Amino acid sequence: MDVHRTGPGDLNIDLVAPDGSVYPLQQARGDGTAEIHELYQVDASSEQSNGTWKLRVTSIGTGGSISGWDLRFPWFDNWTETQIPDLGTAESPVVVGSARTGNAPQATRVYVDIHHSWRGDLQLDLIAPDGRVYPLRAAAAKDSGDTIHENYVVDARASLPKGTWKLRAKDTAQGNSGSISGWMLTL
Ligand SMILES: [Ca+2]
Repeated sequence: MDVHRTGPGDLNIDLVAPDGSVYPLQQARGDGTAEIHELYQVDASSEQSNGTWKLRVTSIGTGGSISGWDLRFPWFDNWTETQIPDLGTAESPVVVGSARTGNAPQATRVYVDIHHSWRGDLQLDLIAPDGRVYPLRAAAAKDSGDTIHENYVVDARASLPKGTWKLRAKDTAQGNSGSISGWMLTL
C-alpha cells in the first residue's frame, strides 16, 4: 500500500472484502508521517477471493491520496540460498499443494532476489509443474548490475497450480557467478 497524506490528521485504513467484511489495517495517528508504504497481512480465509476488494481510507482532519496498492493471495516462497554456478544452471523449487481449483492466474506474480557479480549473465525462467516455461528475464551481456530485486507478471493460465514450480537461473557467460537468495510465487 502506498498512501500519501497532506496534513497532520488521522487516517483509518481498511481492507474491504467482496462481501463487505472489513479488515482494519491501520489507524494512523497524526504523527506527521506523510507517506505510508506498508505491507499488511490479514487472515481472510473465511472469504471468497472472487469479486471486488477495496482499500478504504477514511481521513479525519487531513487530505491525501492513494497512490497505489495491490492485493496478494497466498504466496509460496523459497529462501534457501542456491548457488548459480558459472556457466551453469540452478533451480529453486516451491511446492503448491493446495486445493486450488482452476488454472494458474493470468497475472501470476514472481518476485526474485538474486545476487551475482554480473547479473546480465543470467536468463531467468519460471517453470510450471507441467514443465511449461514462462520467461522472466533475458540475459543481457552489457548489464553489469549485481542484484536482481524484481517483480515479474506472467500469464500462466495454460498451467494448473498444483505441484512443484521452479525458478530457473541459467548463467550464460563465463567469468562471474552468484546465487538465488530467494523468490516468491503468487498465484
Ligand atoms: Ca557467469
